[in-house]
Amino acid sequence: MYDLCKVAAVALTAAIAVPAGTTAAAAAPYKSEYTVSTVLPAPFPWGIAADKWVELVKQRTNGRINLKVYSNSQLVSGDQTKEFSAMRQGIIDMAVGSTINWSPQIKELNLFSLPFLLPDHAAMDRLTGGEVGKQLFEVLRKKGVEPLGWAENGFRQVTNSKHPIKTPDDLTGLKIRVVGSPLYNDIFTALGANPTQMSWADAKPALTTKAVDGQENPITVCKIAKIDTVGQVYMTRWNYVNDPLIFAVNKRVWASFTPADQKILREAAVEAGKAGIAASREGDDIAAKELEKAGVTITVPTAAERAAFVAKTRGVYADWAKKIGPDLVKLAEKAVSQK
Ligand code: X2X
Repeated sequence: MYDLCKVAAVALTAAIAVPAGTTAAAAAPYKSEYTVSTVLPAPFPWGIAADKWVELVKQRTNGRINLKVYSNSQLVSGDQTKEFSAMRQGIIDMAVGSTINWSPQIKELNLFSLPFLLPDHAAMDRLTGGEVGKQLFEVLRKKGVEPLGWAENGFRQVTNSKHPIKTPDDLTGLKIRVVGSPLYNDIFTALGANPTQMSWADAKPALTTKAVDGQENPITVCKIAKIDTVGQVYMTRWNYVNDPLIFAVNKRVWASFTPADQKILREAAVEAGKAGIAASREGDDIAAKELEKAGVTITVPTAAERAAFVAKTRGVYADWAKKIGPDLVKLAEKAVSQK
């Protein structure tokens, strides 16, 4: 009797471990397609990362696992700040999402939007690749999704249709479209501008009709979205925040995969993320040159000019450091300052 039970248990374990799509009848059935939400499609670096993930997973599972990218936040009716909740609830299966868009639900993700925290890409990598990244992934896990890896939208720059921005005074009264986190409202208010929060879907029409004077986004995004054609001819390359992207999967969907398939999904995300990060970082300088050719004036603040922006936003930084969690912010500051 005992032996029979043991045999049955072994057989059951074996059946569960067999990936779906094979002959094992007892394996959990996989969906024929998994939805992946993004905001920006290829050729934006964001879409490049998502597409690469889809391709690698398909290849490595011999077509057993099919991911399909739905860009422009279409799975959340264009409201990118609802993406995380939709994934957590299982309305969407997976996402390659911006920490900015998820930060209304996860306050810790505002970390990357602390003004002027990050001096360069190396500092960014020390955060995502170190203890800070680990802690943030733990927070996401507790909130009902499994995070797999990082990609990058890029360092964000400010553009406008009126005049070059060299000092905080140049921002006075400018109507600037900002993204979903209230932290951006606070930053631009502190700088004397008039920020207005809207989705990406609404941003370009607002720029076209001149309902707003400016916006802020990475250079590759500005170039690919052709912001010069809607009058955004002044850019300040101030690298005031970076915008990392996270590959993540709804918890129940994640649990439905065999360990072997989870490994494939995770490794593919890490690899696809690297491709996306390279596209963003290498793309920035190229995009800057192309924008200049198209007539955009790009201002790079000197150290002293940058310091004036930093000084104006210190209060916002201190305020939000409390909301994000002082220990996490301290850990990040330490990692940033380590060379
Ligand atoms: O809305 C934006 O500006 C964008 C596309 O960069 C994000 O989704 C954060």
